[in-house]
Amino acid sequence: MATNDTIAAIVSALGEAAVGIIRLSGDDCYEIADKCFRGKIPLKEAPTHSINYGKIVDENGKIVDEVLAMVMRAPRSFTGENVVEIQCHGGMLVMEKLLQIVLASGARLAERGEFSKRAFLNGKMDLTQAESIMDIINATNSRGLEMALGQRFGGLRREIELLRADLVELVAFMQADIDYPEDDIERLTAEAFCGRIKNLLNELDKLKEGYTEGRIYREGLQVVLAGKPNVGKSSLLNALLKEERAIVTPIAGTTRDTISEYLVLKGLPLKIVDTAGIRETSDEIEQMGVERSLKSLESADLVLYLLEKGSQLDQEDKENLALIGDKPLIFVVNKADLTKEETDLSLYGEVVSISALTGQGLDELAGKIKEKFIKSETDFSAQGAINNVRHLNSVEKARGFLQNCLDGFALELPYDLLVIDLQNAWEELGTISGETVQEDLLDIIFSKFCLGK
Ligand SMILES: Nc1nc2c(ncn2[C@@H]2O[C@H](COP(=O)(O)OP(=O)(O)OP(=O)(O)O)[C@@H](O)[C@H]2O)c(=O)[nH]1
Ligand SMILES: [Mg+2]
Repeated sequence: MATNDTIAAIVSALGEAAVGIIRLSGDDCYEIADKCFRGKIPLKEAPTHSINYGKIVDENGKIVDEVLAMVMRAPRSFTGENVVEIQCHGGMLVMEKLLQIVLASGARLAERGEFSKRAFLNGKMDLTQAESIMDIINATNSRGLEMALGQRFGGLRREIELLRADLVELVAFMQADIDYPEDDIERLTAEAFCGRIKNLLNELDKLKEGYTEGRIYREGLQVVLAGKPNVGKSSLLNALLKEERAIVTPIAGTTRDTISEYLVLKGLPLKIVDTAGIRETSDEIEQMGVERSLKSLESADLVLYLLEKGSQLDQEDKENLALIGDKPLIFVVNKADLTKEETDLSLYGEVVSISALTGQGLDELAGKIKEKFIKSETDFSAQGAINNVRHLNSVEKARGFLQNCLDGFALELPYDLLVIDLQNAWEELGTISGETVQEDLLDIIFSKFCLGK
């Protein structure tokens, strides 16, 4: 292993807590720590995976804090290098002082993601596993956490390895055909090649589906409540949140600004946006609200279009729906508690009847929303799912190469051309796990980490 300078950072949260942690990683980390650590024995002599009580002193020998130093020797540590984690008292000032002392003793302040980058470079984990760390930290709901953990334990890496192993085999068969056209060797027919390439395309499509679902669990599904004034959009927001968040009145045009709130519905994280009722208006403030409504429709993953029981789609509604275009949409007929004629919209799409006032139908609405976006109950703690744009790009590129290859078969192109597409697909998929990746890309990936990771 090449020599690595010793890096250090505060790895616990920057705030007040009982305990704070400063991590050092690198070849000389024990020599550096021993300059300021005073314990029973120097850390250099401490056995691996031992916890050592002691004090940290400044350059004048003055005690700054009492600490526990955890020694983890290479390669049995997070980074694969010599590591010491110093547990000190979790005050901002204490932690900052200790860090300064450690830096003055010869360590360098770690860059963003540098611990994880070293772990990757030392073969402790692949790129998908490294990336999952930030997803674990940022997870806001159980399923998102489950997906991140699945990735942490190599779910995605295994999927990608299987696909690449298949590709290698296809390349080998094709290369044999190219190199020994005359010999009596095991061969694949063109149909067999195409069949296996189609299977690979299917697998890549499944990974893409997983991406959509993964994004929802990471970022939340953006659900916009839209409709004409007074249909009960704000009432629905309040009913879902179970609090009086938005102002509700019988006056049409009550909501002026868009209001966003996060909530988890049937395990699905939603960012729900209440909007100003859309209508032509001469009121300048209301007009600005309507413009905001239209803007939030653009970024919606799902639109809940509200109508009042007893009313049918009129010209205004139809104009609004035209603006929404082909976004996923559910019609919500509100005020089911009123004794009015039933509104039948089944011709136009999916409909749920609710009452924001009594809560009737809200459970069904939640179920419909979930059903629309979550197709599977896949166990993501075992199976891999791609979950960032970098993965998605690679999957799409690999898909493109395989499709090219299939098209090439249809045109009966020579194998020495087709084999290049297969090799490219193999290489592209390798960038997901980091088997084939350039140094500058690594810098970009790890710079997205928070400090101390
Ligand atoms: N009976 C009945 N009344 C409701 C229901 N939901 C809302 N309302 C009433 O309908 C009126 C309008 O409700 P809001 O929630 O302010 O409607 P809105 O769509 O947000 O209206 P704007 O903000 O003006 O666009 C209020 O008087 C509510 O009390 C319901 O399910 N049943
Ligand atoms: Mg409103």
